[in-house]
Amino acid sequence: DEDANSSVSPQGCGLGSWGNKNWGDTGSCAAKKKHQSWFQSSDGNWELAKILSISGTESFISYSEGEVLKVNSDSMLPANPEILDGVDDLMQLSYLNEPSVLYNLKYRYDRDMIYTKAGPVLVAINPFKKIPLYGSDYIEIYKNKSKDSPHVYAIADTAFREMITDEVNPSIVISGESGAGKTETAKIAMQYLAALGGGSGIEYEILKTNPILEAFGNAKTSRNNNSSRFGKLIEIHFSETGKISGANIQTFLLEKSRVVQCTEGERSYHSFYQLCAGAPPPLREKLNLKGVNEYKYLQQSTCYTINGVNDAEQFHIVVEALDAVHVSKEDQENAFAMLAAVLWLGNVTFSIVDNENHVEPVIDEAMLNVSTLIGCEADDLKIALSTRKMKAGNENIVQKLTLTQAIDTRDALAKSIYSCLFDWLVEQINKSLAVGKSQTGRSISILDIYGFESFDVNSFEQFCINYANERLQQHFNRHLLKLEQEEYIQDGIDWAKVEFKDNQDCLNLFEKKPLGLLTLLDEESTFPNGTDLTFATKLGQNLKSNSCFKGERGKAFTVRHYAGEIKYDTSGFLEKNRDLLHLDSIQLLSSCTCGLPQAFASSMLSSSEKPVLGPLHKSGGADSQKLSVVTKFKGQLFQLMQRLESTTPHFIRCIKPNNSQSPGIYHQGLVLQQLRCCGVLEVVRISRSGFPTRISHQKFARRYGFLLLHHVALQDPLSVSVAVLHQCDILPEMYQIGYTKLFFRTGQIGKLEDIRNHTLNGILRVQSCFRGHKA
Ligand code: AOV
Ligand code: MG
Repeated sequence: DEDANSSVSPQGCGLGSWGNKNWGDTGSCAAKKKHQSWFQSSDGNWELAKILSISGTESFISYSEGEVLKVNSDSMLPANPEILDGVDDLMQLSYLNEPSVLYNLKYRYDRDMIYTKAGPVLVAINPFKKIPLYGSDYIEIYKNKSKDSPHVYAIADTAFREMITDEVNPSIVISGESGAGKTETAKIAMQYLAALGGGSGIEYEILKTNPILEAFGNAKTSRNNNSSRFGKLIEIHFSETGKISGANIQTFLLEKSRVVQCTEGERSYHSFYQLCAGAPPPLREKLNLKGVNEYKYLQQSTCYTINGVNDAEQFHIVVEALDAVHVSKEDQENAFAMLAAVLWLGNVTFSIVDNENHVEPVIDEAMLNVSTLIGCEADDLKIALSTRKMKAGNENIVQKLTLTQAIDTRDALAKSIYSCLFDWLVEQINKSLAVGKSQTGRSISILDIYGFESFDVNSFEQFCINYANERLQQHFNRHLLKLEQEEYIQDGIDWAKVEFKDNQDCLNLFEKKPLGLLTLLDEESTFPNGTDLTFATKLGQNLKSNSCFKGERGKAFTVRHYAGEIKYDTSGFLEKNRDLLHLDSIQLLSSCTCGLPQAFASSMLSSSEKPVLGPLHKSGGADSQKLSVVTKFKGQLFQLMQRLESTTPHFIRCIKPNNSQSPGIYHQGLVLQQLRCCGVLEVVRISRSGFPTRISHQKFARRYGFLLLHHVALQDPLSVSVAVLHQCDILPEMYQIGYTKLFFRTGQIGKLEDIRNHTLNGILRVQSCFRGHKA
């Protein structure tokens, strides 16, 4: 009962107090006088106030230092009694309205209790400072169950025990917007599992994958100084005895464009700055390294350092981590050479060589360094950067490039080298962590992707990232809001449906064929005359009737995402979606004497997506079609969802309390917006009025049937179950009987188990007594 805890509420006032509807609309609520309630002040924040009097639709309230105010009664919401301040599960609140939830989270946040349960979901509010809640002492506490306050450790612990006892594969799915704390949370969960399942030493390697992937896949953005620019699913495998036996990491769509393009105030990947700051002198010399501010790719933003981060130190941490996952010193050096090559590529310049504006790279330090670093002739590099081989009919012709084409070719090569390097590193890590032969098939997966992003200018990358978040939100909705309620309805129990914001419409906007964002983007990407502008126009024409879509003037369009409206700028969409690397560049890499470029080239050639030679070449008969970036990404996301569906999910919702990455600042509006969009409050409502324990009639009868004093043989499971419930005094409001299952409120099965254990112990005592006599 929602009001079970309330000493305040007369009947009806607290029920489902979501909006303002249930407060002040009937005379019965007048009893609220003198009690604390919430009112929204002029700045939009909720404040606690005392109601002095209510007349009709108006109330007089006193708040802060005795100030008296006349407000509309409809704008007031009931507050919880003080005794409920800071409860560790939102389910315990008598009034589950937005201000009460905000207040409860803030109450805890102010006391460094950043974790709160919202029914089955763990809410984690980013503290933006070190808090003493982690480390081996805390791990012990949660392992021994001597504490049960909400924590990532508790979630990881539940997942682990569930894996062992129920023989299932749990997953920990972490979501939240950019900078909310997903990656930190994932690491905290890994830390706990490593401690619980450690012993073989492989747990150490698993933890060391974090600094490597963060160095190569994270960067400073305007939202987060350590923003993940890729998605990651790590699957940690366990032996029968619960020891870690290995792990596997799958990554999703790395943001390549950052390698060659960087907004003011942001940085490129950490790895570049770490290398330049931390490489020891012999390596510096070998790679001809300069300071970060001498590289054009990095110069695009004047931001070279991050407050509180020492890139040189980080470099050594990464090297140590590479050692731990058995990347040989030689391979490490090759990897660093690739980083240096990318940096030097950015410094390659071009000069016009004929009167048709064709260009050639200037043979200078940059060019020579690139060719040395990747191991090719400077001449071959020059040709690859200034010409393109094409087929016209049966003839091979060589086309010279203009400046824009040459720069695109250079940047495409730099992006490919970097993303191949990233994939190669993941491959090395996976080899090192590979699960041995004695696989049990038991694993715990942790998902940490890039969070929902909204910048001043949102491009193709945000489009993909936000699409992925839409998919993930759908998974969350499905498990916590949809399936949960469907089960009640299917089994025919009394259930007042809780409405929630479904994001299916938005997903349809992306995925629908033939007229969805993804197909239209692919279509335009293959049209030789397609441009970013024609793409935007086409979207406007075809999707204007979709409620999640809004056309904009020029090269823009707006999507109404579950987490808010985002306006996208289509500049660069088509090119980034095609993501072409010309065969000339791949051939160049495969001719290199260094091992890595060769490996990159062969992985590009052997992967199912063969390169095409660009739209120009198509008329001449391209050999095969490369999958577009969004199509490939969509496929990956579908696979990911399938994998997650085969696990038992545990959800963690990270919340960002302010936009300045500062400790101690809690912006009500910002927190509320995040709580609203992800449906956390609805989850609490469902859980609170729900029946979290379900058990089939058969299973129930088998487990508890023996408790019956008047055992009637051959009774059907349902009758046995009902008889057990009566005999054990389980109150009628504590369970419901469905067609196939019994549904219980929290705590009821515990009660039954106690009775069962008690009875079993009694039987055992009698038996041993009996044996004693016999002896
Ligand atoms: P994200 O993964 O959710 O963003 P992070 O996990 O990188 O966010 O967190 C951002 C920053 O918040 C971290 O670098 C820490 O400084 C701080 N932080 C987060 N959680 C904690 C914690 N439990 N204790 C202390 N500090 C914390 V993105 O990757 O941008 O979506 O793409
Ligand atoms: Mg992250």
